[in-house]
Amino acid sequence: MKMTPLTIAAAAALAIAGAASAQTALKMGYAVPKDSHYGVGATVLCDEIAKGTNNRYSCQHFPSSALGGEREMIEAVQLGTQDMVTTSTGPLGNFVPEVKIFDIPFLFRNYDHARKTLDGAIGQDALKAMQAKGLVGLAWAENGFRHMTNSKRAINSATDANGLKMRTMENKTHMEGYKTFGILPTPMAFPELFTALQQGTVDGQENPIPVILAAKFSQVQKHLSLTGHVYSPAVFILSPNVWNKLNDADKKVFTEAAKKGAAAMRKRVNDDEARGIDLLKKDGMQVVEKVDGDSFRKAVAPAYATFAKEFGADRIAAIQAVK
Ligand code: EAX
Repeated sequence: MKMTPLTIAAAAALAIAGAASAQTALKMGYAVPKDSHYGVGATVLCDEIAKGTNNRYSCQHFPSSALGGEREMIEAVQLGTQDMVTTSTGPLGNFVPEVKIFDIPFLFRNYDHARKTLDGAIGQDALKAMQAKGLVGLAWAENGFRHMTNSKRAINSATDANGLKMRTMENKTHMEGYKTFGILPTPMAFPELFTALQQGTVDGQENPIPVILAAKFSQVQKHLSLTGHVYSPAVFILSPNVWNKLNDADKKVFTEAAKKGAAAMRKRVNDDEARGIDLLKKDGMQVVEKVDGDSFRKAVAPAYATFAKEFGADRIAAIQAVK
């Protein structure tokens, strides 16, 4: 065929279109700002994906709940209208019941225990269970141990928490557990929380230090108590729409990238915990560092019978036994 200017232009246009379609920008959403443990984790994950696929895949970040609350983002990833989410397990148990067990208060002794459990067989089985629910769990990452803040009083023991109206995640396991502390749990999506605290719709909330910092809750909450009453995992989830198009090599790139993202996120949690308390004090928060943890543990102990019925005493014991 003789190349006329028109066919040359058409060929050039096709080449450009071809190159463009070979590059996919994945929509990645999360609840808190980009300068947070979520942003750090998502950035490392996405950079590693770009590197490992020679930029065939990259990410467009949607921090600060720009795509909605965590429940909505998980739904969108399931539907394929959003490609990826970095989320807490807050609403995840409503989609994948297998992850609910991790939300039991005082189940994990410390960070090491939680990380080992999630990276071990128990955590990996729960990741796999997501597949059957139309979600591809790439790796467990981390939100952190949750602590209580409120505008009413210092919480030294469970007695002080009694009667406080506290926003919780949309998470039945948390709500059941927190009721035993005498708290009035009020489930609410994260994007509504700052305003609810500002307007006094609720007295308090509970979140890990990295979230309290990133969401600037010191502006609307006077008291912080290092209750560490529950560990809050995070997880990188990919839409099956994307996953099913990947070849085996790319799948490996995504999975390995997620592990690196998780490591970066956990490191940022460590750093935020180490420097965060002083920052929050400077911002005017009154911090109770030595909380009577036993008073909370004693309060929640009877609820473990309910948890055992729902999740199996053996499964709870297996997690407790991880060393
Ligand atoms: O995932 O909803 C919550 O309190 C979460 O901890 C927060 O959005 C980070």
